[in-house]
Amino acid sequence: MVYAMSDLHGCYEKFAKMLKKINFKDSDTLYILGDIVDRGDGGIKILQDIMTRPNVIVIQGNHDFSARRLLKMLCMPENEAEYEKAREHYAFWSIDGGQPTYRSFVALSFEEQKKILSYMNSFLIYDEIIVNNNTFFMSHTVPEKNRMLNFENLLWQEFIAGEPEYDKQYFDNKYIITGHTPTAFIDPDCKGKIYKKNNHIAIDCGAVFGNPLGCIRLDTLEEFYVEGN
Ligand SMILES: [Mn+2]
Repeated sequence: MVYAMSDLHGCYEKFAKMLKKINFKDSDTLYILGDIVDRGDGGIKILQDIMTRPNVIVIQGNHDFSARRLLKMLCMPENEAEYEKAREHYAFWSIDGGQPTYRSFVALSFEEQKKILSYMNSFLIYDEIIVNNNTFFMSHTVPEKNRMLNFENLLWQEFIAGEPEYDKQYFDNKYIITGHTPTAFIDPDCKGKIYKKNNHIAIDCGAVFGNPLGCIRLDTLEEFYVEGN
């Protein structure tokens, strides 16, 4: 079976509960569509767990990108200027949920820090797979339809900070799975639930904001939810 979830944002307990709920096995594959770290305090713990699992594939979110860049600049700067620049950015990152990530990262050994940064550097920008005759394009987010249909000219940044048009169907023959935008912001009726409409599947249910963590099984389009911390 192939599963997708997104925007764990440090919710380690919900993540662990979900793996139990779906009975996640070595023969299964899990896609995590970004924003593993920040806001909640278990982001580094989730990374340490999934980096030992070859059947977990991560697609980068904007928080993962900023965190990796700043942690590297702060904890292993190339020079004094880079460190000073990182100190300035840290103020913004820390308001945007970076503090718990920074705190648990600096508590690790230098070797473990290097392992985590190198793992985060392996995250994909997007992926496209076929499961049970359905095609799924997956990324943290996507740009508006006109940009997306002009695929060759897209910038990688558009897959971590783009603003999807969930009211428009982009493709007739494939689903687009995204995180990044809590589903309550797409449609208030979808609060805490996966949004499926116009060949969009939006899976960020806002777990870190007290909503359930959602997960979708691509083989059957079945949805799973866990509540808790
Ligand atoms: Mn995001």
